[in-house]
Amino acid sequence: MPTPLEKWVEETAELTGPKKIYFCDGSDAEARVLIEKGISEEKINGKPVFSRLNQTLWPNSYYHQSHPNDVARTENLTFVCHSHKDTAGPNNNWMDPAEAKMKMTILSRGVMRGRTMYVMPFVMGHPDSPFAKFCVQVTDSAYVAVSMRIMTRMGKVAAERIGSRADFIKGIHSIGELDPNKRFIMHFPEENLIWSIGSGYGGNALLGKKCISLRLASWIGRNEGWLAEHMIIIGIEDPGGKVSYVTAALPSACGKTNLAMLRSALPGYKVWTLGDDIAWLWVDKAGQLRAINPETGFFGVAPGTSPKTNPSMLDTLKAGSFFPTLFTNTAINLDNNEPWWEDLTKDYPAHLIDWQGNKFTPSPDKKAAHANSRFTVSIKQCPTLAKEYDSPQGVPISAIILGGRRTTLVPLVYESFNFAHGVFCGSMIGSETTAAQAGAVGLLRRDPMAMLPFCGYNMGDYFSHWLDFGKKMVNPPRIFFINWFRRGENGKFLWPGFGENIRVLKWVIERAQGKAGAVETPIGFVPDAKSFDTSGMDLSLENLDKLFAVDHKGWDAELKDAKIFFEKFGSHVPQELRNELVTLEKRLKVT
Ligand code: GTP
Ligand code: SPV
Ligand code: MN
Repeated sequence: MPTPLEKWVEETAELTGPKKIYFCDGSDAEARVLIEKGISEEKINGKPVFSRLNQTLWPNSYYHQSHPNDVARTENLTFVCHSHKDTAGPNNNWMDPAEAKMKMTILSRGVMRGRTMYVMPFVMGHPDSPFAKFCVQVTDSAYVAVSMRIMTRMGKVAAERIGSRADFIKGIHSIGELDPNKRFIMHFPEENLIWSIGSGYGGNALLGKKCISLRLASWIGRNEGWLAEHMIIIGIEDPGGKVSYVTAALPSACGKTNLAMLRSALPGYKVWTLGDDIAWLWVDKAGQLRAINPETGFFGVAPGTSPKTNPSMLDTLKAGSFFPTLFTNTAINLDNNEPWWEDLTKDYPAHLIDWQGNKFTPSPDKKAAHANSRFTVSIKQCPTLAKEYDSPQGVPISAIILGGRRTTLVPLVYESFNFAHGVFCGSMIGSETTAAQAGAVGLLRRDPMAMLPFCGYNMGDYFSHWLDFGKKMVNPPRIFFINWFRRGENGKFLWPGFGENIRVLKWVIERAQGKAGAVETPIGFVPDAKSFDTSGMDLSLENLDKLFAVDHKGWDAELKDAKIFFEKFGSHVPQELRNELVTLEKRLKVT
């Protein structure tokens, strides 16, 4: 008798018609075979899937170029297909599940012809965690298969647990024709199924990441009473050796990976890394908030990563273990066959080809690496990996940080008055769009909790879920807000960021411990001059003032925009948040 897994694979193969089916075991030897296949057999856009990089300078590293039309998540082609449109909410594209399935079935017929179908059992989360999600993705891309082995616990460990069970999450993926007109990323929450065709890139194709661990998991979490969030998890060690764990959500390409691997500019402080993109949070029996990272790797933004900004990441990328390191759509320094991107070195290498393989001549309006070029690397190679990283019980969380990318208005850091007020502030966060998603860059949009593209159900209901979740905790953590990206009149960042961000984290944990001082403003508490550590730092008082200034008129305009956003969700917006809106409006008028 075939197992449900074998039966499903057979049915999927019947529909998609691959020339071969290969069951991945997740072994080291297998990854090498897949890379070799990618070097010598499989092609994308006429080019080999992988090429070997300089193995002395970048051990076990390989280069991949995606199709030029396939370089970022495509939110406009991403659908969440609940039976009722209202369940998906205005934050998601929706299609009737039956119609969507029909569409995907037609698009899938024979789509893997001539290709190998890789079958990948994997677990999101530690297999012994009660939150572990056992999944199987099929794909016809060796790049996706190698990436999934880095990013998830893939192979035997999952296959053994799934055994003859039928309740695993299913993912069907094919790069198809890489035609944007035949590209869809479809979610079927009621069937625990993701179906993605036409893209081989990142969150569109590595289905364990945004599709399962956020869109699907957020929906499961809502029904089961936990949260799946676009958050990093870090431990902050103070000079006394005490470690406080915090989570932080920032929209795509707004600084999560860099914050997760921060190398402290303040002596005696150290940041330990547990996760850089996704956190699952729950309240334990004692009423304490806890978090785990369901992933096992980083899929990080390359541009901006340098020995100055993120030395730990460069150490991670060069650590070379039995996990390969992949570079996607970076430029190549031809002299040494090394990956290169903007800011990796101060000067351009003499002989560079851009992310599409063309000779590159520096000019102010051209970039050699794609703005969303990325690396894929195992978290186990991270020199600051926390010892609790692999614990099924996760870590206790003492503060939640939320934020966005704002050129103006939003202070470097502020703290909400209480949990419900924090949820309100989180629900009205605005952030300027980045190259992580296809479309215009730099447009301000509401991105509550950095979850706008990832919440797998109606965001109004999501706000209620956050409020209910807060009520389960004995001591709900304080909620803080950050913005590294405020600029002065000269267009330059007011705050140096990166390693200096430890000063903000220090204030956050000292506030959580009830130690640091603050000034009350209509939007929340901002640091007072005495409690914010600027020792050894070259920052003018004028800039410090600007970083913590609260412009009442500007916030009033922000509030109006938030109101328009709330209105989209109609009766789904909880009354508690509506009340907070009115209270903030009043506070801004009085002061
Ligand atoms: P996703 O992987 O898309 O979710 O992105 P992320 O939130 O992990 O962002 P990441 O840390 O990769 O940073 C994105 C971009 O912002 C990179 O180009 C960084 O160099 C830049 N960046 C990160 N932190 C800071 C900071 O503190 N200040 C400034 N100015 N830029 C930063
Ligand atoms: C993001 O866009 O938030 C990412 C990259 O982390 S992707 O995997 O493409 O979603
Ligand atoms: Mn992300």
